[in-house]
Amino acid sequence: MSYVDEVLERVIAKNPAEPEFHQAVKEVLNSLRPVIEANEEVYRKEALLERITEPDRQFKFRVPWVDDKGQVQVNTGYRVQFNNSIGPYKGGLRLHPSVNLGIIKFLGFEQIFKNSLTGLPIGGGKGGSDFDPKGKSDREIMAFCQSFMTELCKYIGADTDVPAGDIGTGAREIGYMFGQFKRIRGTYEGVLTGKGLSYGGSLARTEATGYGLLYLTEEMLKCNGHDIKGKTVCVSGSGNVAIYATQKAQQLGAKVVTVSDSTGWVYDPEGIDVDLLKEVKEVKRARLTEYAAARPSAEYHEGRGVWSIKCDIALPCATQNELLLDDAKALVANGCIAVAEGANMPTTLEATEYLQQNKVLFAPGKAANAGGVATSALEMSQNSERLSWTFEEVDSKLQNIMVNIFHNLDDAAKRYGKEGDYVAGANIAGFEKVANAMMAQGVC
Ligand code: NDP
Ligand code: 2IT
Repeated sequence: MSYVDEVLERVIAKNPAEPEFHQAVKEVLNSLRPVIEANEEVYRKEALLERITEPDRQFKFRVPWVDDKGQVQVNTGYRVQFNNSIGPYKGGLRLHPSVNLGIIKFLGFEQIFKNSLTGLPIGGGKGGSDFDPKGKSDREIMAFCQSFMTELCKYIGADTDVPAGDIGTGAREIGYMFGQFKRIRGTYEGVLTGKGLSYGGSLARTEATGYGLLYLTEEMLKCNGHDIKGKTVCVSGSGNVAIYATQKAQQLGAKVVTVSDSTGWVYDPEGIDVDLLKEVKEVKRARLTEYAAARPSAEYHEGRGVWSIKCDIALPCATQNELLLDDAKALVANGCIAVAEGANMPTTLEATEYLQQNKVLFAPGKAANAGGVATSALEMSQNSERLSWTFEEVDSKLQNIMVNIFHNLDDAAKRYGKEGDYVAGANIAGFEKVANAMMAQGVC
């Protein structure tokens, strides 16, 4: 049996009931086959794949908090510190009722390669809780965040592990967590990113994932003879990534006609009104029905359906496994030329394969959404030098990083005879740097 197949079998046996983690490992290891085969003897002897698929450590803890009725609630908190061979652990905190250890491990594993692709010194980690922020008062959110950080603060620090936002965790939650960290540990340090601007946050971090997604998509299209201007775009999700992806797509001259949330989706043939979307989602924290009610050109539909709309470019920006094989078939049938993942692993393995076989340009999340964590690393740099850069300075660094990521993965794919396979390119380019660092640092 090949080394890759042996390790895949072992990962599935050792981590039962973690399908998302298996999926992420399968995608990475399968596309690394040519690299592994070229170095099989040494990687096998060093147990490199066994080590890279086993987190350095993982924490699971109780998070008790008191709701507005005086009732004690109990959630589970997680932090997985996956790999720190090229820098301190770095990755977001997801607050969503679907969170479990397998989901945090898939996200932490992806983060290793994504962070490596940014070219910045950050390792891979991820955390979160099965807490559901929906419908909670500010006081309840604060109570949860303080309790969560009371335990998490034992394991993190500016030079060890630096969490940030993800689904359900935005500036409000990061603020409450930062306050509690400071209170318990007594140090003022860049232990979290995505902070408010008055206490160490970076300009352009809020916009960074969505903007970065468009910078990479624009470059991918350009290098394949297309112009983003005038294209029709379908976006899923209506959170942080989706909002700023929509905004940048429209600034670049494309028209975004859909957004979605966990209960329904909107088709707005005149183009999404970003200011209205921000008012509904960022200020009122309301459902998309409110967007449709305020916008005569918009239709609201219950359930899922974004990928049934004819578009040139699809940007899944909500969550994992939201673009399925049938969706991929609908996109291809409608003439879609590019899919770029704003979310982490939104496209299933079968759907990805189908899109690639049908010559749709496909940019995987670990490259396409790396602008968020890259700008988090820029926030860490600003915190270390105790200075703040202008919006333009951060945004221009972000653009360079995204363009470089695209060329790195394009080159890596070409080096291994897989021209145009950006999934393989991203995995290979991300892996090479981490693998070299692990080998140089000995058995650890
Ligand atoms: P937000 O919480 O801001 O928004 C998430 C959006 O996705 C919401 O519209 C939400 O709907 C929808 N959504 C979440 N879960 C589900 C679900 N199970 N089914 C259907 N819809 C769902 O999160 P972000 O925008 O920050 O994150 C979106 C994706 O991007 C995630 O995969 C995240 O890991 C990834 N990502 C985020 C980065 C960041 O910097 N924030 C960086 C890189 C990747 P509703 O409003 O109903 O909850
Ligand atoms: O998935 C991701 O890259 C993020 N949620 C952002 C992580 C970060 O540390 O900014």
